[in-house]
Amino acid sequence: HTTPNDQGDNAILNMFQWTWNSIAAECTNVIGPAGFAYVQVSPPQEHIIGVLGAQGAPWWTSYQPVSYKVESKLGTRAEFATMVQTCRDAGVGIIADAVINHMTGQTEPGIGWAGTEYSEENYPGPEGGYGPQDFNECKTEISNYGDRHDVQNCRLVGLQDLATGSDYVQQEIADYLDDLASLGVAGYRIDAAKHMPATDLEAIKSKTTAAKNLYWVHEVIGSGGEPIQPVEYLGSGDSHEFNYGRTLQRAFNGRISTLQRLATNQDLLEGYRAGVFVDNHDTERNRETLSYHAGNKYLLANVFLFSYPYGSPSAYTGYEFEHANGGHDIGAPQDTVGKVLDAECSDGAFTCIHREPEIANMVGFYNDVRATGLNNWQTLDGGNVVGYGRGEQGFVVLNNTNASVNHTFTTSLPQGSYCNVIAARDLTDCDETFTVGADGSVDITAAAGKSVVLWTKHSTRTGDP
Ligand code: QV4
Repeated sequence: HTTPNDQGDNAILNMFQWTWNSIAAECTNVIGPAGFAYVQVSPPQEHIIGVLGAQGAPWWTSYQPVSYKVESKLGTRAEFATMVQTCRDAGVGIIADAVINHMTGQTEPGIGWAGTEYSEENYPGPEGGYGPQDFNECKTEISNYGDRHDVQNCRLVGLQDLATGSDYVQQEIADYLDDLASLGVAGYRIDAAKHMPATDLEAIKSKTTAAKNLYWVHEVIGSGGEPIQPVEYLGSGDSHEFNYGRTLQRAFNGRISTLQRLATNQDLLEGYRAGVFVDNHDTERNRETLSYHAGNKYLLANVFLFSYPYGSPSAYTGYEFEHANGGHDIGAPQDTVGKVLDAECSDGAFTCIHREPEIANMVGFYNDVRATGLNNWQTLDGGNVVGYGRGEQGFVVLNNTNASVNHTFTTSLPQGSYCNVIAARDLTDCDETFTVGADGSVDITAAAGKSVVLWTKHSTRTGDP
């Protein structure tokens, strides 16, 4: 399948708060074999220790840097390097979450995860060494998202805002990104990109050496009516298209037939520059999108993510939390000093939803059909059962209703016997078979809330030897 060096338009798995050791093992056993091109990891730099409550420190200490040492609650520098190499060997590149807009929000002096002593606007480094002159003048919270200057110069939730217009700051950040490149990363998710002028990011990129050749995707949360939009950032990489996940939530809670023309929606970034996902760690908490809590609808949305041609698809996998029980703040399971424990899919703490056939089995399908177009769109009564094809290689039925549905669909598939890619736990099994006739028609029964995916690579075509 694709190699880590292919940029963009590749399947990504975003592994929120997984340790480096557990990602390495998962690359070998699951992620590489499934065909993912990249894993996006949580921020690897030194962060605040935070207050260790009954449930340990909150997850978001990851987003409060105190230096650019690659030492964190998710693992050591050596473990990070081993993960990168192990994943590479499995054909998977690592995308690092780069928190470069700000340092911590702590105003009291403290000691970071790797021992760095800091105080407000004083971070001795050596990696990520900053003093008061390296921060923006506005020391107050962002108050008006309608004001570009405010959004890019004031503090995002109190986080000390780096003066990314300065040559020195740009070089420190560039050195950090190059350090990650020296460890072998394949790309970067630029955290809070909207809070830095796009021209500053272009300047940072031009100051890097190895990092400039890697994949960059910017977290720019586009909201209608705001002055700063994702399209501005395309000079230094792709941008995330948050309207994609929002649109999916609306459709799966309404009528999925509305998704037919999503790729031509003028309000969205052009697909080849857009990073898209059903959810990420912020949106699963703020309920801006579907999340694993939505059960079948979430899995159906992931089938759509990997089968409808728009954007670079990123599946998401994190740990279980309850909205009602401080879900925004709890951390992943940790030891007594706050080191995150390795994920074990058997113990139920991490969702491991990426192992479900709707994600794991769909990556190969995505890689195989990517050169084909969308065809044979069919909507059944009510708009919540749709079928659509990908060239002559694939056909998908999504049943977003509470009842089983039977229908004869028109496809462009070659005649033959096809396994439902989604019914099989692994692609060597065939638990459910459908027969495509010489005219391409196929009689499909899709269970309530389930999908059927037919793929030439998972079929016995009539006439094949
Ligand atoms: C608190 C008060 C502030 C006060 C400050 C003083 O709320 O009013 O000024 O203390 O110290 C945590 C707490 C937050 C706290 C802050 C600073 O939740 O209450 O401020 O720390 O101590 C994550 C979490 C945040 C968390 C932050 C830092 O989501 O809750 O803040 O990490 O630990 C916008 C942006 C977008 C951003 C999104 C969340 O445009 O870029 O908000 N998304 C990314 C990440 C996100 C991360 C950050 C950016 C920050 O995806 O996870 O925030 O790096 O939409």
